[in-house]
Amino acid sequence: MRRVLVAGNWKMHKVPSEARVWLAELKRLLPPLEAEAAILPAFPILPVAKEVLSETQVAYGAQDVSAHREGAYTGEVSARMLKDLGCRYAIVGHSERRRYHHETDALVAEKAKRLLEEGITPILCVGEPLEVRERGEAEAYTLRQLLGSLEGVEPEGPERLVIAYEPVWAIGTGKNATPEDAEAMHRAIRKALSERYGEAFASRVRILYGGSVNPKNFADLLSMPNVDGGLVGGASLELESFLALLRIAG
Ligand code: G2H
Repeated sequence: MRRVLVAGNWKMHKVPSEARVWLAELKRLLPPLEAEAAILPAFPILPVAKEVLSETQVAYGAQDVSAHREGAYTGEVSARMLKDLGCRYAIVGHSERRRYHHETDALVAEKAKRLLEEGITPILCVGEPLEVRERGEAEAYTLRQLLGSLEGVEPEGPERLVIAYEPVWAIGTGKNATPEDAEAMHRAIRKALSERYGEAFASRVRILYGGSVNPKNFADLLSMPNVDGGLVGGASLELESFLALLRIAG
């Protein structure tokens, strides 16, 4: 009942001309899919994604958005701009934003609200750093971050929210959570969502796992009942491995 989502977070990789060739190849080689595929490139690539991916089954979106609607905010990109470019999704609260740009839960919640106002689905990231996991406080930390980042966020329906659990120690490190660790956290997240939005809503929200997902570990992660897809960084940059992930997702 929850459609698997494989979302490629390209981070600050590829320039628009490289992306154009890559996306055209993806379009050519794309197998028929039941799962949903999405590419989340840097802002300057979004017009290229619109051109190449419109009328394909591949969605696209941004990696961030401004918490402001419009105005004198130099360097910011609004949700309305993303909407105009055809974005279906945007990441908010990625740990790299939280860490390098000091984003708080309150700011992440504002960003999620701006997206929802424009009909864009936030992919809201949460996850604990290594020292927190080692202290045995991973669940409490992650759920606090989740609820703080959802403060005042009221999606119209469960398809309008995606959560990504990304343990910080697993990001780009080659270490990934075991499928059982991921499942335990995803279950806890779903329970918290159920207390926040009700059982019917929570049972339909997709919860992605992120952190060193690759074609070798993806099938085992996806076999877990509460893992509904992947937010994939490194392994989404090479076309072959992204296609392999899509084939695994089915
Ligand atoms: C986590 C993930 C994508 P990677 O940041 O969001 O990246 O798959 O490279 O660990």
